[in-house]
Amino acid sequence: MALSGCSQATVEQWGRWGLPEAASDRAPFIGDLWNGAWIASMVVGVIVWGLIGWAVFRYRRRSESDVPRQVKYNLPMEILYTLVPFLVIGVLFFFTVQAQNGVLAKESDDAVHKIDVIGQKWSWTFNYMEAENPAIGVDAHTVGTVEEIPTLVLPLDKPVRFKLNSADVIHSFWIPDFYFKLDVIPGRTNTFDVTATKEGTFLGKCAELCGTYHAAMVFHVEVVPEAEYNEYVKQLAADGQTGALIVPEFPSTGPKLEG
Ligand SMILES: [Cu+2]
Repeated sequence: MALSGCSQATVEQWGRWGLPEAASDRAPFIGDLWNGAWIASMVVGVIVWGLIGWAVFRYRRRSESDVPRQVKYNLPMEILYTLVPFLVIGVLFFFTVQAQNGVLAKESDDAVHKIDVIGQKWSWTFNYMEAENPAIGVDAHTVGTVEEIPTLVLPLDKPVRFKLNSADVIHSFWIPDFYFKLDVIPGRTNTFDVTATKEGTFLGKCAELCGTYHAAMVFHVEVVPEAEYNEYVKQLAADGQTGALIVPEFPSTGPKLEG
């Protein structure tokens, strides 16, 4: 077990406090927050451990008869340990809001590819909304199932606007290498922009326990050059997967009656 921690990849991952290698333009916001939170916790931890050690050593029992002065309360101390946690939370809150604003910042409307995602029990539907894109000119979709894991194809270095909708229960759209996930909520559209910055294949998953086959709710992400992406969407449409699928108006989460 100890030796398995020695591989080059694992050592590099240690340097990122366990995060995978970043593959999106939004990753630095979350990565910096994650690193900063670890460093801040370490600093707080060292101070607390130091104080504990100091108190244990400094006020250790020196004789059998000497009992230290007994006190009921210490007002300055109590004010201090009421205020310090607020300070800690305040700092974390400030940087969290900053990271959130960075991650959710919008690209200009005409520069983005548009992909509408539907989470359904227990897979994903990807709608490529490219009818108005002169390079493609058509909408196309792909539907995954538990047996057939769907693939999401993304253009490299091009901003994509995701719209997330659910057909039934709350899911969460997560591509770990992008350092980002967003809830997929029935009756509500969540949206975010992201640019994939690394070519290759990644894994996506549902990050919200949504039911029996939640664990099967995975998808592949393939980041390819834009020309290849355009070809892929056109091919989907040519293969008959034309148009976009929509969420049923009244999603049914209960069992359906036969017939
Ligand atoms: Cu799910």
